[in-house]
Amino acid sequence: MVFNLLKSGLSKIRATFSKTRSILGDKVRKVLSHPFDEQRQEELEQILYESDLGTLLAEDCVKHLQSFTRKYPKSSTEELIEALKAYLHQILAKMPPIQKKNEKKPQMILIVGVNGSGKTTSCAKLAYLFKKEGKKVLLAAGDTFRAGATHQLDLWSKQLNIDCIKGKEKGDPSAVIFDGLQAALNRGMDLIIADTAGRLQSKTHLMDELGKILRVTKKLLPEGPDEIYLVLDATTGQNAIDQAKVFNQFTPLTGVILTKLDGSAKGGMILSIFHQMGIPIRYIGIGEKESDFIPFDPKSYIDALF
Ligand SMILES: Nc1nc2c(ncn2[C@@H]2O[C@H](COP(=O)(O)OP(=O)(O)OP(=O)(O)O)[C@@H](O)[C@H]2O)c(=O)[nH]1
Ligand SMILES: [Mg+2]
Repeated sequence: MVFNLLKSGLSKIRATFSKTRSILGDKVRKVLSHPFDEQRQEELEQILYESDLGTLLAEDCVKHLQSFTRKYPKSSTEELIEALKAYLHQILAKMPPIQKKNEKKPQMILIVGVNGSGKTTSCAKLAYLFKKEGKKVLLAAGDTFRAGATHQLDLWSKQLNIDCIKGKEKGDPSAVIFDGLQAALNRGMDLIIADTAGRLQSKTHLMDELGKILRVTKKLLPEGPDEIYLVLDATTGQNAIDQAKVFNQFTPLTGVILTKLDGSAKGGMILSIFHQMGIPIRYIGIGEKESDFIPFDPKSYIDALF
């Protein structure tokens, strides 16, 4: 049973990263099947860059393989691939595991991100995941800005049979989240997941609103949210790094949810986000259904890439 579950998880991951693998893994293997001369080094760097690993990491990987081949000049293609995988593993090994929480109730997850990145869907997916683990979960519809946003989360909540605290359209999102927290405290919930409106990282007044949400949250939870997840759309490529930088200035991010990886060749984003920002990737979105969501595991990810 456990083995089957594990197997289905791994095949999901392999399927998710099949496009990235066809660009990254297969091309890398081809390049590394030739002597690792200057031309191959440039080709490798280009492939890694095109797979959204970012310039810095692409350069680092090439440098690593240069020194590896100096040390072991007779390495086979497979040995070079293993050396590259080991290097990438080493980078992701620095990703801290999700902190074991104290017994405080409720825990709170705040979801932030730009428009359309997949925030509301991710709230529903997280709620579904934790409910399956036996947690008492509450949703808070903190997007009062976009017409229909509250309704969207409310529909999910009905579908998942999880309560959702709502406010008035155009009302103060902090007030809805405060009401949600109060309800979660009164009802002894284990977890509250708060959605927020999409905001462009360039709009300072909207980013300031996040500060207010945090201040209001601290009135009931003095330490603030347990997790603040930035939802990034993998298909936006390196722009996601800019988003992460700005959001991190306004709300201290504890993790990233990378969505729309299904059918995308942008799987390398995971590495570049962590390498450049040091923000752990916590979950990946692989479709529109509540179950299209996987907790991120570095080892299965790298194995799926090559
Ligand atoms: N293929 C795919 N689609 C997704 C994924 N996550 C979300 N979506 C779709 O992306 C679209 C936007 O998702 P939402 O959850 O509404 O995004 P949002 O960030 O809440 O959007 P705003 O509230 O308007 O800022 C919807 O059509 C979702 O079904 C994913 O992992 N894969
Ligand atoms: Mg939304």
